[in-house]
Amino acid sequence: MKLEVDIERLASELDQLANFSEAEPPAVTRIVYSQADQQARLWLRNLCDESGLSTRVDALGNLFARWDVSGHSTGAVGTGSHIDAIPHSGRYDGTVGVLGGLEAIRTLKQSGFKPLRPIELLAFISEEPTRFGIGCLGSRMLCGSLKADQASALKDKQGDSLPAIREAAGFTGALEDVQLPPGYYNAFVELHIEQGPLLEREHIALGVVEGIAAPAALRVHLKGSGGHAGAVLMPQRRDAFLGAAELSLAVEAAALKSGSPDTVGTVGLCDIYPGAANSIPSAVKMEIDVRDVSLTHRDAAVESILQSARQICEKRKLEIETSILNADAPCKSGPAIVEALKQACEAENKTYKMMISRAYHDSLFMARIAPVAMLFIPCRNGYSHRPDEYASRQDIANGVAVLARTLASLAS
Ligand code: HGY
Ligand code: MN
Ligand code: MN
Repeated sequence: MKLEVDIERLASELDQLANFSEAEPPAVTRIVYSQADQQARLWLRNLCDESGLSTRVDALGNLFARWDVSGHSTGAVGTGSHIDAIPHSGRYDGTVGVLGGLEAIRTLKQSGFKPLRPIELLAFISEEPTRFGIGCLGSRMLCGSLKADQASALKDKQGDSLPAIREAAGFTGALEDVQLPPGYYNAFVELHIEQGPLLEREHIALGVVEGIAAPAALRVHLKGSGGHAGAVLMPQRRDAFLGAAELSLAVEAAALKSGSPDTVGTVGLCDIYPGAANSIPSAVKMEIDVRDVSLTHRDAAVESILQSARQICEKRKLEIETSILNADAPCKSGPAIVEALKQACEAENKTYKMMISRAYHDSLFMARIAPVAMLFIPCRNGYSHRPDEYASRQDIANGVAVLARTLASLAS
């Protein structure tokens, strides 16, 4: 099967998509349900309509674009990723899997391939945790691991609820209907940038992902007494930020001492109140991201962090509230999907290596309702979640060609 990926068209579409942003280029900010996100999703849906796919949007905002096969309504072969982007990030995270997935379908159509199963592109809603604190909202609901009432209880930092936000963004319908029926997908393959340095460093064209690490996110609120930065002497203070600072070092220690080189801990959010240079922090809201390929090590690190939080607050006479936003199991790729990816790499004469994804992806949840695997392409210096995130046209084209072949073999 001769495949001609139109990389010029795809590169131009990736640049167009990057313009739907609330950040100065080259940075991209596209928070879920924001104006930029809504406009991007409309633009994407038009692109899918123009490509001859039948499109629909569910009550949460997940976008489906299907290459229909008469007489086949279930057991589709799915591909896709996300287009929301964290603040001041790059233009390839997620978008390569959505626009690259569309290009793979167009390439197959162009080649005269006739699928025996529907092939469907999915642009998940809210893969990033930015707005609601928990990532993969769309895929969690599609696989049924997040129920409508749990989703409805989510609020953003302004205190607006998810139902109010999604309706204001024009998504209506019952959230109970988002969960996909059993057998909806027969397979799911996600193309994504590696978000790490290995492929580039080892000069390997593609990564076939055998599993996705186990992510967890904690929210910790510390409360002290605040006061005047000049008037309150040190022994009288209950400084919430110093508690947060000590806890941040405890997060680092929990990851380093976990006994596993794969444990990572990050404090990416730390809001100080009242946030004035001459006012002692009376409260701090922080979010802690903890992961490992092994669930046992990840859970042990979470437990160690929670214990440290209690001890630090006791010593510093701070009040503490902790909540676990999510603590998900890792997933293994489906052997048949991995095999299809490997054969497609060989058919395209591209080198590949077997890898684990340390980042989480929507495939982590799609794995609960279908066999999945991911295909990684290199990104420069392994950078991601940064404005200088970059994937070359050749690497993107390699990924799309192998994805197209894989979809074809799974849909035959
Ligand atoms: O955080 C992650 O792993 C993904 O980029 N949302
Ligand atoms: Mn990301
Ligand atoms: Mn991503």
